[in-house]
Amino acid sequence: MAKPLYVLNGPNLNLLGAREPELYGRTTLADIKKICIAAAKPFDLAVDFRQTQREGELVEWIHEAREKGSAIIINAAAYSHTSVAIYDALKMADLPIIEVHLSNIFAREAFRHHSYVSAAANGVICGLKADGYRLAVEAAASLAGQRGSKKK
Ligand code: CA2
Repeated sequence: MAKPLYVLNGPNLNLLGAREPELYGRTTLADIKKICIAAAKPFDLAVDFRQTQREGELVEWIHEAREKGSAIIINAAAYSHTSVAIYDALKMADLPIIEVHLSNIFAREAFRHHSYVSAAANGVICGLKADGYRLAVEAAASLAGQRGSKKK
C-alpha cells in the first residue's frame, strides 16, 4: 500500500460540532476523520488523522510526513494566520499539500484573510465545511499519483 495521507488539524478543532455551526457546521472532528478515511479508500490510501493544540507538534508531524506520508492535508486553524514555523516546515516537505478551512476565511475578519500555509500549498479549499476535507483528500490523492487507482 502507498504511504498514508497525513490530515493534520490545529488548535480548537477538537471542539467542532457544538458551537458556531453557521461557520463550521455541525460535524465533529471524529465525523471528519470518518469522511477522510471513506474518501481515501477508493484510492487505496490510508489516512493518518491528527489534531493538536500545539504549533511545535504540527511542525514535528509535518517533518514526519516528509518521510512517511504521500501528501499533507492541513487545517492549521489559527496558526494558519501566524506561523512562519509551519510555513517553513511545509516548504521543506517535497509532497503535495492541500490547505483546508471549514469556514470561508475571506468572508471573515481581515486577520484571517492571510494564511502562511497557503504560500506553501498546492491548493486551498475553504468555506465548504466538512465537505472541504473530502475534496481535499481527492485532490491530495490525485496529486500524489493515485488518480488511476480510484475505484468507481
Ligand atoms: O475555518 C477553519 O477551518 C479555521 O481554520 C478554523 C479556526 C480559525 O481560527 C481559522 O481562521 C479558520 C478556528 C477553529 C476553532 O474551532 C472551533 C470549534 C468549535 C467551536 C468554535 C471554534
